[in-house]
Amino acid sequence: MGFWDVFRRKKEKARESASQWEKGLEKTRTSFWSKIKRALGGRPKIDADFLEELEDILITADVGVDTVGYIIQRLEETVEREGGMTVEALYEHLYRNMGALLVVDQKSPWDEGVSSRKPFVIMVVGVNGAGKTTTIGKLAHWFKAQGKSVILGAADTFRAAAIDQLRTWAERADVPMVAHQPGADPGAVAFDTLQAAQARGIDVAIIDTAGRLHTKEPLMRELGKIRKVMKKVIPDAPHETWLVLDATTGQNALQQARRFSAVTPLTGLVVTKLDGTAKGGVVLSVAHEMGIPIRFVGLGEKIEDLRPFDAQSFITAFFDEKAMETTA
Ligand SMILES: Nc1nc2c(ncn2[C@@H]2O[C@H](COP(=O)(O)OP(=O)(O)O)[C@@H](O)[C@H]2O)c(=O)[nH]1
Ligand SMILES: [Mg+2]
Repeated sequence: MGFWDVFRRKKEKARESASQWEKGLEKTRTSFWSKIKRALGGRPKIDADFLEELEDILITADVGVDTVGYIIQRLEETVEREGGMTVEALYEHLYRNMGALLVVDQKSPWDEGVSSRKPFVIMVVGVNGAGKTTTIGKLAHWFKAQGKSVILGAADTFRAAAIDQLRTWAERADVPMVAHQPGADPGAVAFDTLQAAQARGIDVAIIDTAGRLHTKEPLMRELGKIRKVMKKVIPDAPHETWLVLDATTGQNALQQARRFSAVTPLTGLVVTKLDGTAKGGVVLSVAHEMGIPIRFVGLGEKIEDLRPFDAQSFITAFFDEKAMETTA
């Protein structure tokens, strides 16, 4: 393939990805900017009154209270200092501030790349229905597209249906899976998965877990047991522990993140179902308030509807250029 073919393919991929972000954030974007437009009315300048309305709008978009406070305070300082602010300056301010909120300075093995460990082990946790199994299927597909071999471990042994569901995803992504009988010890499944990964020289092992209700202590303790068993095979496993959060639950997601991070060390977050909600603002607060980086986001139910998270793509897709044209 010549340079131009490679270039065209890259360009096409970048376009596809941008439009996936755009579509995925459509509800959040539309709802947020139509409220902003309404609140602005014919206002020529941003004043203290408007900032109060903006505060409410951010809260309804499920940006957490602390994060909203942080954003508003900065705006207030500027408005006070400069005796007001143009609409364009407001947009620029929001664009920069929101982008900055998404940058989390926490290093983990992920930053060294999956090739830094073999197998690279990712444990996936979260409450029932958050989208763990679906995300694992999408991840398997994504890693394969990066040229990595993958194995899945069905350590959600609570329900037979959960094992079947992961098997369906393993088949779809065309990757092997290790499973035991329903009701089996999840630690034993994780153990066997890591051993199989080592024996077969597989690059990435992803472990599914049961939907631990963050309110149920014994279930949470079980996560610790699974981790301990993994370490018998690979002392520094799991290299990553990702908490899957359902964006449609809004502020509840932040609550879950707090509970999980209290009982198990988390190195990343995956925010799912952004496509189905106007509560996409929760992305800003989980990253900012938890100080845990978002690794991936789910933008739909299909196997390719998973994007590696990056602040620039999120913010760019969240901002609505049409809203700016008509109000600026
Ligand atoms: N629209 C949408 N639905 C999703 C997404 N991720 C997961 N789901 C749906 O959420 C539901 C629960 O997912 P599942 O993976 O079974 O959750 P688990 O209990 O955490 O394993 C399923 O119906 C999925 O199709 C997403 O990014 N977008
Ligand atoms: Mg599941």
